[in-house]
Amino acid sequence: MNIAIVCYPTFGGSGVVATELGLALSKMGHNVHFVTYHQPVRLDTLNTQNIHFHEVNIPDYPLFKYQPYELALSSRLVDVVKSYKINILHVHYAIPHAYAAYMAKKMLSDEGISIPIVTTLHGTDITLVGSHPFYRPAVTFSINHSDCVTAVSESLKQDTLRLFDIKTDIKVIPNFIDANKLNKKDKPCERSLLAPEKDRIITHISNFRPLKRIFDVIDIFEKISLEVSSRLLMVGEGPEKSSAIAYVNSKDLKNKVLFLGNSNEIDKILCYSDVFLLPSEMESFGLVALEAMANGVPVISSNAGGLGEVNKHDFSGFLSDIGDVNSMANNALKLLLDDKKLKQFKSQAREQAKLFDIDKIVKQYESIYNIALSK
Ligand code: GMT
Repeated sequence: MNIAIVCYPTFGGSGVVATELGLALSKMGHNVHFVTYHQPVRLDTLNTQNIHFHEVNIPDYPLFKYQPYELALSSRLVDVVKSYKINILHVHYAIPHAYAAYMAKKMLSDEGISIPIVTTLHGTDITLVGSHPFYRPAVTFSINHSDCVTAVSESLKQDTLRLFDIKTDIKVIPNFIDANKLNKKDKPCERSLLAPEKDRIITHISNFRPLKRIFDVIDIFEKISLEVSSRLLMVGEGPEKSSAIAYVNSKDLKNKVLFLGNSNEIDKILCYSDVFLLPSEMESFGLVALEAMANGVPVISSNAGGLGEVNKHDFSGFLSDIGDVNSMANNALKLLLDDKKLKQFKSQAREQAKLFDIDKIVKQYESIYNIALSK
């Protein structure tokens, strides 16, 4: 199949899922064309025959306060579909990708070309941004006019049905990890580079947006560090990073917390880690929690959204109510103060992650493509 994938090319989970899916599809022999404004950050192999990248350019024009990205994207999609005989358009994140795909479909249909659209909903496109009254009509329309719609968790599917007037069936296809890639790691972890051997390493990775509850992460760590000699690694960039640094300094935790910025090597960071913190306010799935578990890191999380579908309470980690930092710190300490239990949870986290292995999930996307093609 010739598949065009539209996604955000940034460090966000939806872009990572789209990129990893494209790479997996290409290994199965499909031709994959990424169409976006920048080469996706996790796409480091453009050297294979069947992976292609098509940049969406938006010329600057002084009349525009906002550059019309949807217009440029839909025009680029028309061009890519025609030039590369694309069979299926798979758009990740409804806004504005599903809308642009619909416009491209209509333009192509005027030329007698039929192209099915598969839309994958990721989370904030529904729960935060998409359900805003300014966007809701356009998002509802784009979902209802997709040939097939998928959501990354049951929780997100239910949120979508609650927040929008949806007439299309939504299939849940969970996010995934490539366990093979992790097994192929050649070098052992050089944990001593980041912290003394006696210290436990606690990690948080996110885009530092308010819904990630970064200050909870720091409060939980403060409680942990009173009981156990430990370090906190904060990975990522985002709007609350500078206030988080100020908060850390105000608590006199400066020497125990490291802010590492965005990283393309999160597997390396996770392999140093003992516990992963994700106290989010909202999380449709929590791909980063799955990545932590796949690296053998138990997850201490909130029970927001789809987190309970990924992190199994008292097995791969623990879940607590949103904002209950005492419970999250106590759960982390149960593991950090007990070597045997920590070891057991590390292995259970790996076991739980295997349920989301890429081989199982890619096949589900392939069958969705076949359903969309047969419509
Ligand atoms: O977490 C974010 O804020 C980024 C966002 C994105 O669009 O990349 O993540 C969403 O999609 C991920 C991949 O499906 C999910 O794992 C995240 O849980 C989801 N984020 C939220 O629902 C807040």
